[in-house]
Amino acid sequence: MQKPRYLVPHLYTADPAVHVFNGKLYIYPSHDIESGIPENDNGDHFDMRDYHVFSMDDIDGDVTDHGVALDVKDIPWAGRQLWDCDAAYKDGKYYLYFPLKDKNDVFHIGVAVSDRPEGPFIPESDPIKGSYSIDPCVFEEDGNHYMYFGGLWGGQLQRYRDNKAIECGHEPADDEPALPSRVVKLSDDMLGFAEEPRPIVILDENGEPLKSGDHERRFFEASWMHKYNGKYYFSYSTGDTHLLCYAIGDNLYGPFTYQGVILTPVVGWTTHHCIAEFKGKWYLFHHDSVPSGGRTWLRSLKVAELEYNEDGTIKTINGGGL
Ligand code: FUB
Repeated sequence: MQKPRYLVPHLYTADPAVHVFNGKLYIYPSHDIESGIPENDNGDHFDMRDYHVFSMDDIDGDVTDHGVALDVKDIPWAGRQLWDCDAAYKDGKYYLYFPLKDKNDVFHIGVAVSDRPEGPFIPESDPIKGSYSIDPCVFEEDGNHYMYFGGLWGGQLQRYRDNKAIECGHEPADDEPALPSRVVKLSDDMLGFAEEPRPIVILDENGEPLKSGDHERRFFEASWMHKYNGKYYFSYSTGDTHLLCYAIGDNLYGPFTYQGVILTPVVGWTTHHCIAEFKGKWYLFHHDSVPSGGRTWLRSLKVAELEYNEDGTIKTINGGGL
């Protein structure tokens, strides 16, 4: 691959999750639309209503749009806002995990099932029991699947402590530990949680948990997990400082030690990504708002090659924003 490229010129797409199924690369993004809702810190302007799935035989080749894979009107518990999704495969079935507000405007994570990676996906009648907040990412190891999830502000993670809703959602004080992303093992049937979600602790260079006021490094949203040379790489967005960062650990439950920046800010408020290996090379999939002229709610998917240094750290990519 010569230089970063936009993948889907005919639709606004964001928040990529990418997996290799049957030798092809499948992309599961959000589908951004212009709904006319004014921009605010609650993210109401991200008013997405369906998902399309895309596939590629080759990283430089054509991108196939498989059409609508899941529509909000077919989800029985739906309120509004289909945000960042992810997909997984087990025993001949494909599972699409998606965050959606229920009829009381509370985010939960739902699951829909298909016989094919591109869908269409049939949603379960209720959200996953015990699920909350946004941005599910599913990581498979040894036939077990683990979901990383959570997001601040409009993603509602600040409304929970120890997996319970609290009366008045707020972020901790600046000198307190940052609110963590969560990880949970999925049940054998892939339709539920097999345990209580656990916090993902990110440590600084002194082995101390990152603080809530450390906006350049603390977790905000957009969890992703990948494994490289036997180590677990937890990557995420810092939200209001617009960075994609990563932390490395020896266990998929953590703790992870902060390492640095994968992608500097892009054009647009949100930054979101996934990392995948395809045909022997590593790639960063992400989005920016350049093609829409900087409209933060109309984003476009991109891919760039990701390179590691000898010591396993990641070479920072320039997002071209700010
Ligand atoms: O697309 C809506 C939200 O914006 C996602 O869930 C976040 O990660 C951010 O990209």
